Parts: sequence; structure tokens; C-alpha cells
Amino acid sequence: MDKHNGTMINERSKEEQLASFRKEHDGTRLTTNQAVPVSHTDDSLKAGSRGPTLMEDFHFREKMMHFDHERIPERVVHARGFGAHGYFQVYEPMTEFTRAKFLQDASKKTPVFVRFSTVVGSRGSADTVRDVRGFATKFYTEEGNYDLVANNIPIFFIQDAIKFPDVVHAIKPEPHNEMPQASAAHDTFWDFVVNTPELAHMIMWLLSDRAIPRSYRMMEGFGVNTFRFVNAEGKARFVKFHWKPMLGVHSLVWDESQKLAGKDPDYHRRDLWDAINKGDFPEYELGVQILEEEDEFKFDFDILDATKFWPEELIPVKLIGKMTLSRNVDNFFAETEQVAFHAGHVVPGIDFSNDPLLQGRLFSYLDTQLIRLGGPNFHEIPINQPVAHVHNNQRDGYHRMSIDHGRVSYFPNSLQGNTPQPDAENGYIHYAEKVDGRKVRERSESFKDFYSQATLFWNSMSIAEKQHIVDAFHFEVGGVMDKQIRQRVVDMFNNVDGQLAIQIAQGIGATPPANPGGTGVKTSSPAVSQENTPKSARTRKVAILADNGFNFNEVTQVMETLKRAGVHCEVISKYQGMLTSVDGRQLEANQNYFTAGSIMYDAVYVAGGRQCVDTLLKQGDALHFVNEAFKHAKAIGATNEGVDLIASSQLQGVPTAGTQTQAQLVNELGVVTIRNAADMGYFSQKFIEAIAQHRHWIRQKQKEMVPA
Ligand code: HDE
Repeated sequence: MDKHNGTMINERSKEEQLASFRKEHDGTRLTTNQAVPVSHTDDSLKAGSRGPTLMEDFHFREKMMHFDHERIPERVVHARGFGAHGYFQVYEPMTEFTRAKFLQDASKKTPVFVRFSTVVGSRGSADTVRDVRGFATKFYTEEGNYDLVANNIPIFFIQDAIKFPDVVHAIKPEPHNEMPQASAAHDTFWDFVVNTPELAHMIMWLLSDRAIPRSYRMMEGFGVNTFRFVNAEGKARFVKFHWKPMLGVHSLVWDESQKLAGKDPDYHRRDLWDAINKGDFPEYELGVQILEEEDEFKFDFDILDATKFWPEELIPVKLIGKMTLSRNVDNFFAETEQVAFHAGHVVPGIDFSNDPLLQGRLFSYLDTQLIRLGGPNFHEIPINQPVAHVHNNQRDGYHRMSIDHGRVSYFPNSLQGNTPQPDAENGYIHYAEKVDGRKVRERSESFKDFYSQATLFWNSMSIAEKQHIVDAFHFEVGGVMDKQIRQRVVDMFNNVDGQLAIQIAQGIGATPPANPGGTGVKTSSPAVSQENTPKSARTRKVAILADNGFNFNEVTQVMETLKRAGVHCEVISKYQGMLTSVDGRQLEANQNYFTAGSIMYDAVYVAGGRQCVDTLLKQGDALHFVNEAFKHAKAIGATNEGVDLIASSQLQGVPTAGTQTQAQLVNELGVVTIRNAADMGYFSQKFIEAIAQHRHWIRQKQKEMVPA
């Protein structure tokens, strides 16, 4: 292996010894950490069976000592996360733009480890809270590790890293009572917002659907900061990094997110874990926006300002490769918890810009690992180890794993042939940017337009997306006790858009602006609206409501067609276990109404069968299931007698297939129903199309039909 400067030289023979030892003991024998076999582990060593425990019980003390120290400090931000392994492949050589080796050869697979996360909540908080999501990728390249430490929102709260502790303190639970957990809906955060106008744009994104993703598999990733690509000739260009999910960008609705936080706080990690186990490997294309240095000042925003994005309509995203997540972790702690990302882990060909947020990050990530991972040797933890060899003169420190050989730990030296030696040709060379300026604590004037892109984002939203943002303001600012702060939120967002400010005021008992304002920006960026994202039913989950007496042929035909489209089904009934169909055949109910809820599925299907539907009609839970799915704008399907359940739910007024004898399909507002169809294929096809739509916002326009 020879991983660390030949320090693991004996590793192979040690591995062999271990293998034969394990074989001998079949890996089942209990030992202490010193490998001493343990004879009994259920009782501590006592002076008599009712007597005091003895100090000499080394097995007890070792076991307890280890347990007492099992926790390490959680990350100060991004504490709750979930990781997976995979690989990345570039589509074609990127030689023109960068010398990075992992971006040269389309046949090469570079291993990656990705950790998704929320930002604000503690490690045990719920997955589906409203928050920015982290999307950090470690590429184990042949030239060392490259970390793309990204978020699912393309901009950030603040412009200069020196304000990071402030924004994090403001949004974290308030210090006197440690409330609220994983939420921005409280006074200190909004107090900070109204006093920090540079946050306006980020707040628009945070209150949009982006902050409540349906799945980690359906999220974009953004490097946020401006980096540089540098090619072998030393030519540099500015670059922004993007991850584009092949399944498109999709979100939950707020009511659903809140309910999921109780019903399944692990919703996102379970979704990722299950998808990978099923072979539905999440895929993301890597995109880059490349800007020539001479174009740096061509835009009405500063390209070094992390509170601005580069509209794709102005600077197109070039898709350069694909990442596939194909393997779950073996151990959450060893891998997901101990992985250490750093925005400064770059490889030759990728360089930094003077973005003041990025510059601060370059300090913070290394620094935080010292406390979190207990010292400077965290690169030796298996998940952090590069696949490339490490050779240097760094030595010792807490938790040093490698055994450094020899007496030379300095450079230059004669005793070891002056090794390890810098490599002038292949080594990392910092881009020789010319920098000239006075030392000042100042913000560039070009950073001071806080509202134009907030308006641009607002203009880019669909009617439904706008409504969700207004609703989110009502929730978040409605949770603020200080009425002055509420009013100041209205005043601040009047700078973004007058109509928005009026609508915010309406929900939170504040006074609407006397002079509705705005920036006057009329343009939009269609690429940021989720309406324009790829739509597919693949990997979606459908709940099938059924009970005894269901129509076996109907259900199985629908299930088979859905399966062929890559859709997963679960049967839900009052009781888990075997259901018997009208003709005596059996189907397993995978979930009951306690273990499952409509919030955990993308769509609902109600099967036919007189006895089955008569039973469902008497079950409040079945009716609630359908009503709730409708309220959350999800696809609903029903066939034959199953249509009666839809008609009897609170969805009266939604057209459904009537009682005609002729086969008739009705497809209204994402509710697909059919009666008397000999072949269920046509129904299934329409139902799949409705699932692929993800949500049917058209129902919002029909509010009178939506159950309260
Ligand atoms: Fe981070 N950030 N951050 N951040 N960040 C951390 O590092 C920091 C920023 C991001 O899954 C910490 O190991 C500063 C932007 C992700 O392990 C810490 C600033 C973006 C993760 C830190 C920022 C990110 C972190 C906490 C300047 C998107 C989770 C624990 C204001 C591009 C990585 C840790 C994982 C984690 C500092 C801003 C992404 C404290 C000073 C912008 C995805 O070092």
C-alpha cells in the first residue's frame, strides 16, 4: 500500500496476519481493545454477586471509558448530514480550460464521497426543515483530494466571511432558552435580517421552495463562490460550479415538510439510502459557467459578490461530466461524521478568486476540523485519505496513525537524497494574479446593490412559487414576537417589490407600505424557476390504498406498468399483512395508516373492488389520505369502484369518471380516474404522466375545491 511515505511498509504482512487471525476466530469472538478474549460481558466484576464492583474490572472500565467518549463535537453548522459514495466521469477533455487531471479523460472514473446536510439544525434535528442544504463532494483524484463544498442555493446570506459568526448566531436557537430548533422563524434572525440589507436576496431563496427539497436526489448544487480554472499554459478564467440533478429540481410543500418532520425525521436520508439500495443511483451533471478575465466587469453585479448569481441566460452553464452515487456507507460515524471538507482542498488547475466570502472560508474549514476531529491528523482518517500518495515532513500530533520511518523530517536534507522533493512541473502553482491596493476594512461600492437580483428572482417565479414565498414570509415573520421587527421586514422587502411587501404585511399584522416600491428590474431568469426543470416519474413513490375484496387484476396491472416506468409502489391498508382479493388472490399490505401517511408518497392510487372500496369509504384514514394528497397537489388515480372514494372525499367538485358503463377516462387537476376499462394500460399511462408533473398547482386556482 505504501500510503504515507512508505510508513505503512509492513501493512501487507500485518493485513495478512490479521486475515489469518480473523479466519481462525471467524470474526465472532468478543475481545477487549487489547484483543484479550472476553469470557462474560453481562455482569461487572463484583465482590460477591450482591457486592460492590471492583476497580480491577478492566473490561468494564475500558468498555465504559470508550462509551463515555463516543461523541465528537457536532459541526457548528451543517451538523445534520448524510453521505454516499460514487464516482465522477468527465464527458470530454477540459484541457482548454483547466489542467486538472480528473477533468481530462472521459474513460476515467474518479471516486467521490458526497455529504448532504441542513445548515442550522443540530445533529438530531429533522431532515425536512426549511433551510439551505449543503452538497459537499470530495473527489479522490490522482493529484490529491478536491472538495467542491457546495450548497443547493446559488448565493449566500452575506458578502464577507467576517459576518459568518453573526449570521449563524442570529439564526441558531436563541441562547437563553435554546429555541427554536432548526428554524429561522424567530426574533434574533429577523432582527439581524432587517439590520443587514445584503441578506435580502438570500431570504427570497430561503423562503422559496428551494429550501424544502423533495429529495437530495432532486436538488441542484452550487459552488456559490467564484473560482478559477487554470490551464497548462497558465491561462485563467473565472468559473462557477453547478450540479444539475438528472431527475430535475423538486420540492415538498411546507405543510408536508412540517408533518414529515414528525412522522419521519429521517425522510431525506432514508430516501437516499433506499434509492441507492434499490439501484436507483442518484445522478448529477457537473456544470460550469466560464467567464473570460477580460469580461469581469461586463455585468451589473460584481462577480466576486457571493450574494449574486450569474444568470444562466447571460452566462450559459456548460455540462462537463456526470456524478453517480452508487454505494451507501458502511458506517455513518466513520464516514459521514468524520469526513472533513475544505473549500481550500483544490488540485492543480482549480484556483481561487478574491471573493471575500471564499477567502474567509479558506481559513475556517481547516480550523474547525482541529476541534471537531481532535487534531491536525484528520487526513489520516480513512474517509479523508487521498488515493494519491502523501509524502511530506509533517510529523506527530494527536491521533497520528502512520508510523513515520527514518530520522529525516526536514527539507532540504542530504541524509535522504533531499526527498520528498517539490515538483516544479506537476506541483500546484498558485495563479499569479496581480494584486495592488491599500489595506482597508471596506466593502467595494460594486457590492452595494442589495435588491436588484432579489427582484430578478421574484420576477422569475411562477404564480405558485410566488404564493409559497408569501406563505413562508407569513410563517417565518409571523413567528417573530417583536412587532417592530415585523414591520421592518415589510419595509425592507418593499425595496424588492411593492406587491410582495403588501402581501407580506397582510399576513403578519403589519402596515402595508404607503408607497409600494421595488427596484424597477423587469427582467427574469427562467432557469431559476422549478417550473422549467426536467420532469419524470422515475423513482417516485405511489401509495396504493386497498383492503380485502380489491380487484387483483386491476391492482397488479397498474403496479406492473408503474414498475416499468421506474415508479415504486407500496400497498397501504388498515392492517399490515396479507389482503385477499375478490377472487381469492393475495397481496401484501406493506404499511398501515400509522406507519404511513400521504406525505410520504408522491401520488395515491385507489383500486377497484366493491367490498374493498366500501370498507375504505368507512375509514376516515383512507379519506384523509386522499384529501391530504389533493391538498398537497399530488397526482391521484382511481379505477372503477375506487373512483367512489375520490367522489366521496372532500374533493367534491373535482370531475371524476361517472358511473357510465362505457370506459371513460377523466384527467382533471391531476386526478386521473377511469371506469369499466378492460385494459388498464391507458389509465396507467395518464397516471404516470400526472405523477411526472410532480405537483398540480392548477388546484391552487381552484381553491374552493381544496379541503381546508
Ligand atoms: Fe461553510 N462551513 N462556511 N459554506 N459549509 C462549514 O466546516 C464557513 C459557506 C458548506 O458536509 C464548516 O467542517 C464560512 C458557503 C457545506 O461536512 C465551517 C463561510 C457554502 C458545509 C464553515 C461559509 C458553504 C460547510 C462547519 C463564509 C456553499 C458542510 C463544519 C461565510 C458554497 C460540509 C465544517 C460537510 C461547513 C465555514 C459559507 C458550504 C465552520 C466561514 C458560501 C456544504 O468551517
